Amino acid sequence: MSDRTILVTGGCGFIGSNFVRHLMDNRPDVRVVNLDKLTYAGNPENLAGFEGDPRYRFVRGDVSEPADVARAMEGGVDEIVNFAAESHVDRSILDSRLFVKTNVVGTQVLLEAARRAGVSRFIQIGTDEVYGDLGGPEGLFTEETPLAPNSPYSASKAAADLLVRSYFRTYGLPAIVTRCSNNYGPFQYPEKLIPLLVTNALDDRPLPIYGDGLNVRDWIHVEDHCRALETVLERGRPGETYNIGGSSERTNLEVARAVLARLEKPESLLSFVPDRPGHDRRYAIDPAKVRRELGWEPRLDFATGIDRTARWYIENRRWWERIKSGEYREYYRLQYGPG
Ligand code: NAD
Ligand code: TDX
Repeated sequence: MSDRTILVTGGCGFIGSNFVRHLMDNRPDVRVVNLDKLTYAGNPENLAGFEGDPRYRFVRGDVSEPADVARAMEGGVDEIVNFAAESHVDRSILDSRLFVKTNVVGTQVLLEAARRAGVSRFIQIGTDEVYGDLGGPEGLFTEETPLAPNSPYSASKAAADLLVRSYFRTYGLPAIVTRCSNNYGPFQYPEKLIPLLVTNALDDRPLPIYGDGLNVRDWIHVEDHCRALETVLERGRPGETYNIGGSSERTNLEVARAVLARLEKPESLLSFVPDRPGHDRRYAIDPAKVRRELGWEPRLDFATGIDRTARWYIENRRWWERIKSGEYREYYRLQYGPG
């Protein structure tokens, strides 16, 4: 990379903020524009250290509003990495409207802006959930696995991927889709499984386990995901899809027991609760293509990753206590005005 400006959308969320930090810390030749709506999941505190840095600009705005995207692209943008999304499956089951607006319309608005600006790369951050459910213990998702999303969230992400595909084919936009497995690590909003388990356990509160707890997810530490994305940005081939995964399958019950063991809390905190509707049984990624073509390898095994993540939540109690107490909404209103 040399002297380029990257528009990162959703940079105040979990993976986006880790990615912005990764670029700011490792790429002195890169400038970052962060376009984020600051929904309940977006927290400018995640990047507080970069405010005032001439290489960093924050724009509050909505990816589904062309005027907001135009504002973020003022001054020129060379590449776009689109993290902005409504990202929680359970919320999409309660109300999917915003998922279509942000994840589908937002991607279309960004693609259109990217095409008009002639950006040199458009990276769409997708998810393994678009492939649907592997069911039993056999098989892995490859890039050729047919799309078969089962939740409104994953359906909206699949629709976005297909729009990206069409912009490559129809307009020649140099776009790439990445599809990653379940991430965990610092700054993850405590509605998602691992931070929910860790923060509840730290407060001696029950750990909600959906159904029988035997659903399987394939975990990757967010740092490994960010390194993979940097590689895709540098060397990925336009028009391609890259699956990214840590090859670290665990049942939810195994994850919960690992968290309890790390925090020295009793298994009596496990609490089986009604299952998620439509709950996919198993996801698992075959990352052979990104390993082979781009030379990426994950570095953090699950035990190390959980240890570090638990430590981060122990050391950053104020961060998650404010989220759990609902204080953030007020904070945004005071800091950035209504909207
Ligand atoms: P997150 O919910 O933590 O963050 C989403 C961010 O997007 C927030 O900062 C939010 O304010 C922002 N945002 C939401 N709507 C917006 C809009 N309309 N305009 C501008 N900004 C908006 O999500 P995450 O877990 O960091 O996920 C980031 C991306 O990675 C998503 O596209 C998600 O689908 C994908 N992904 C996540 C995982 C995972 O395990 N978390 C795995 C694979 C893929
Ligand atoms: O309280 C819970 N109890 C529980 O058993 C929660 C929140 C989850 N679960 C289960 C459901 C899943 O089997 O844990 C597993 C993981 O759940 P989530 O953290 O909600 O993740 P998942 O539904 O797998 O989706 C995640 O990975 C793919 C991200 O939220 C998505 O944004 C990403 O695309």
